[in-house]
Amino acid sequence: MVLIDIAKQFKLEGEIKNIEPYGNGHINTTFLIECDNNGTTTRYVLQKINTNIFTNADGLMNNIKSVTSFLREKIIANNGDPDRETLNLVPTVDGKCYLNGVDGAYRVYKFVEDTVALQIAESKEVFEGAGFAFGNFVKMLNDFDASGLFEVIKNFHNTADRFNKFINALDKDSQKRADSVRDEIDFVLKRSAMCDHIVNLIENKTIPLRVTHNDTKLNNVLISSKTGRPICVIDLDTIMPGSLLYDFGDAIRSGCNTGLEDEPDLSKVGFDIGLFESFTKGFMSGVGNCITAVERDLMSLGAIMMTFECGMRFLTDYLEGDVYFKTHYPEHNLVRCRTQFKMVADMENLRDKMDEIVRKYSKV
Ligand code: ADP
Ligand code: GN1
Ligand code: MG
Repeated sequence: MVLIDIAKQFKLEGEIKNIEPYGNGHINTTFLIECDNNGTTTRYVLQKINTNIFTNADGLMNNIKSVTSFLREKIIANNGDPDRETLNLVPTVDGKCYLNGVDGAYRVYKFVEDTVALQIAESKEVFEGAGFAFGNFVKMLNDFDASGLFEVIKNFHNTADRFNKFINALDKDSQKRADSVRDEIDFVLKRSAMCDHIVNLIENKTIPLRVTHNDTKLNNVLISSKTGRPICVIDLDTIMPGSLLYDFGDAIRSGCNTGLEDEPDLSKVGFDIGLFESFTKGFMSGVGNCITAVERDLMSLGAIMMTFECGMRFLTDYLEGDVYFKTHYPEHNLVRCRTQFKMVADMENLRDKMDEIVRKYSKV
């Protein structure tokens, strides 16, 4: 189906003028729609949902609908702006929250104007703000009833399960790539014992299962291009029951890197403890007292685990022939894996300092 015909099936204001690819996501395909509305331009984000990964679009979209409606009420109660501080779905002309088209599932969000999604933390202040946004996100969802939430991707942050999938990919070695990545494989195997750590703590209820975002990459929070303040947490596909350690950890993974996630020159990649401090300060302030002392004491482990898990997922995908993450060249997943493992090694060396920082800003 051509994009314009898809866009026309949503309740857009004005006449569609332009549709073009947008953003840097690894999963969905995102487009910007521009409409002319009596001389003013109204913009929207159109996304083709990756239904190879999100196989139940209905369950996924119901999650997003209920979470964004819930957040909307909270934002209104806090005197915030519900049209900017959470995602707003635009319905289809027949009132549905997404379009089940012949070639896939599509949704439209209102475009949050005057914001940017950063691939790299530009300043400590901006990253502290992102920390506040993600901490506050966990806090806002603290009393959200998770019983109606659909588990979009089973075992998404179950690192032990991710390890098993890695071993399967290694055993199969379908692309005959294993021999060329022995160092990376050894890096994973040496750390196999830690993979079930967080999973076990959730299972034996040492740490609570919460409603979490699960993909707290820096570019999943829109930052005001005018003030540098965080405006809106986006990319709500993976909202599911999870651990606070996942949300804190994944943000540290993506935002405390001195280089890009796919920087081929590893001398530019490293863990920035100053940025860690900024994010932690913001996160602790955002989450307030909605965190237990046990969770707090595991936050640096969460950062190491999420970074390790992500690197292992990139390596698994490389071994499997790049079937999951969007890649732009044949070694892309391997390059990404290496940046993650460099970060893991750095964090392992700085673990005590990280713990000190976490305790410094703790409110519990
Ligand atoms: P993916 O799951 O592929 O990462 P995202 O939902 O994160 O997809 O969207 C990709 C990019 O599109 C974001 O990083 C951001 O730049 C932009 N984007 C998404 N939604 C909006 C929105 N409502 N307003 C402005 N920009 C948006
Ligand atoms: C994907 O959708 P996006 O690009 O924000 C992935 C995350 C990874 C991330 C690595 C649904 O995130 O889990 O951490 O890439 N999302 C999914 O950059 O797998
Ligand atoms: Mg995203």
